[in-house]
Amino acid sequence: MSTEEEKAQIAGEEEVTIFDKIVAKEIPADVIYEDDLALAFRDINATAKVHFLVIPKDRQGLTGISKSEEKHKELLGHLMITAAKVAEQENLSDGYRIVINEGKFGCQSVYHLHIHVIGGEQLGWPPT
Ligand code: D5M
Repeated sequence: MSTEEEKAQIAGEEEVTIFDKIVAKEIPADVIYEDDLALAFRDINATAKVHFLVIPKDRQGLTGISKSEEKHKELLGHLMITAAKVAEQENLSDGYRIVINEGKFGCQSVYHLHIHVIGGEQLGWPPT
């Protein structure tokens, strides 16, 4: 099994991403929140006691945050609010971290915008 760094070296844009397949329920995921625009599910490679992803169901061209434009304002706002709402649902009242990895150097391995929400324990800073 390759590391996230290794995956990021070869990852790129895809017509249909693994997250599209999760949205379509073609592959299973541990879904913890769903509404018309967003889906939240537990990360398969959790880096902390609680680690989930918030994704747009329809990525609307947002392969990553670098593709964001004015037209995405509402969707991006909704995803951030959803991240906070699901963090509360997950009892992360002592704090948590939100991360968006971008591109190869940012260690992005899935080109379907996603927000990592990480918590449930004391996190270190700075991240490595
Ligand atoms: O993060 C992509 C993240 O997506 C990484 O932490 C693993 C996670 N992942 C990949 N496939 C799945 C499935 N099938 N279920 C749940 N989580 C998954 P990045 O920021 O692109 O490096």
